[in-house]
Amino acid sequence: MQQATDSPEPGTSIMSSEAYIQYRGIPLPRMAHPKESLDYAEKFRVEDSDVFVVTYPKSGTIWMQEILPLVLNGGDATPVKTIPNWDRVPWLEETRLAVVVDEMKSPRGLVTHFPYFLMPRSFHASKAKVIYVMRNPKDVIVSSYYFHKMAEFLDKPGTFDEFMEKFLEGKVLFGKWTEHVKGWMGTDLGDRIMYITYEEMVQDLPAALRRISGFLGRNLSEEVIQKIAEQCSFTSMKKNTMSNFSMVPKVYMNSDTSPFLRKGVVGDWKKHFSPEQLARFTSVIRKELEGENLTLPWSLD
Ligand code: PPS
Repeated sequence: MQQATDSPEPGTSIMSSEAYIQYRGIPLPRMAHPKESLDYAEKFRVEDSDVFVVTYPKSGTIWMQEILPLVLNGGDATPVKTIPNWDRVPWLEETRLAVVVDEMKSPRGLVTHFPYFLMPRSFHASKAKVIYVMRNPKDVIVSSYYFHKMAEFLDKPGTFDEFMEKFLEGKVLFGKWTEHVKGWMGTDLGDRIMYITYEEMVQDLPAALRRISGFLGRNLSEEVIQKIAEQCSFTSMKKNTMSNFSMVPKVYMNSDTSPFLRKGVVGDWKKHFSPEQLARFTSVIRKELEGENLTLPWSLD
């Protein structure tokens, strides 16, 4: 999420009771999104060849920051071994984009957590492609809970029960999960958008890579697919200093509390939800999706 690399003055705290700003109704972490970066995103000139990976936070963003350059460059691992993820495939809404944009080669890979309605005007007029990565919201909330514990620029999550209420009310970064999914699943982008799940990627990464490379018009050999799968495995990424956020000072992200690449599994929610929490979570999500013409790839129960 966050790519700050300068430490604050000794003795100063970056914690604030106002960790969030409201941007067109969406809570965003203040530190990661100064006004200039949001203005820049709004006016950003999208090119037809751009590829956007869109995620609700904790759904597989940095995984795709590893996958995308490898797929686009025929398996060449140089970018993922030499460029930090936040500069390699920058967030549309964060400050680094303006810094690195001139160095980016076409086709440019970008990530964003923006809901659909916040995408820049030029995106809609372009032919840019989108890969929307979804993750079971029960695992999203667990991942987000630990992220809130370790990310010092966010409000502390409190108990899991307290955090669940905040999550369900959308009082977390980028608002409600249901709104994000509804917006992005209801677009009229046609064949410009591809949907994939985190679970699909965990279950069979080479198969997911074949789908992604097909969507991006890359015909990669089986040997290259296997090489990319190895480079993008949880174990490899955890060791890759360009991808594991170890360069970010602990005053911003405290990996001693919880590492960014935490578990990388499906179903960790089972170790966190009580039966009451499961019932509450499921009923709220179900109610908010009621009447929507969308099929979720996993059961909410
Ligand atoms: S963020 O803050 O929104 O950018 O976070 P995001 O990258 O979307 O999500 C972080 C979770 O993705 C997991 N992850 C992976 N899982 C499996 N394999 C690979 N290679 C991989 N890379 C990242 C990461 O561990 C976080 O999930 P949890 O459940 O917390 O482990």
